[in-house]
Amino acid sequence: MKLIGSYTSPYVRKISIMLLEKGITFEFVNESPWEPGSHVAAHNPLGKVPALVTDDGQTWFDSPVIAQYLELLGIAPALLPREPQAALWERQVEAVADGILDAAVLLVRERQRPAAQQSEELLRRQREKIVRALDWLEYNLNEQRIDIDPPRLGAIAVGCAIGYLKFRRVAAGWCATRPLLVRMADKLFERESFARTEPPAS
Ligand SMILES: N[C@@H](CCC(=O)N[C@@H](CS)C(=O)NCC(=O)O)C(=O)O
Repeated sequence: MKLIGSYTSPYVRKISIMLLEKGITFEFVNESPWEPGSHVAAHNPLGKVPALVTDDGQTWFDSPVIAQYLELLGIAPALLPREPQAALWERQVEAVADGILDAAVLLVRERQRPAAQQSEELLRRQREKIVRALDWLEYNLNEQRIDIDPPRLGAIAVGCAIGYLKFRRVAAGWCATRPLLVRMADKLFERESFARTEPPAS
């Protein structure tokens, strides 16, 4: 199995962590979608990572789809509950975590533009999304609706989102008012799968 991705992509990290947690052997093919001459679009028409190429030549892309594919292999540990409604909830937690990433990635790219060209409106909207989503996670942790021990897909996605906020220094003060999220992230970062996929210092 080949995982096409970059070491700094949090969506790729989510899939790498799933593969590591399940003990699935894979080859990591380091491809930046932003490099001229990148081969990413040959695997995913959207030109985004991750993409997964299976040993029998199937290609899957968009991290939630890859996550579903990996679960369908039936390799323990299961990272989604068997019960359909519980599995849907897990996907919703994943969607919120991925949504934090979507907003953070937009924010980071906007901040890389010359200051005079940056849109204050865009930056504000993305920051608001991140704040609301972090609050939603803290609330649902308090309600004990998110499994941490052992983590399932939702928690893994949340860990990747928090890891990316730290890595790109987005929403720097997020931890001040969200103790449950801090504890959850600390616990996740102790896991070997998270340690082995930490983004390189840039
Ligand atoms: N919804 C996608 C998002 C993937 C994504 O945006 N990946 C970024 C890297 S962090 C990318 O490849 N961006 C290239 C582009 O937008 O052209 C997923 O979950 O796989």
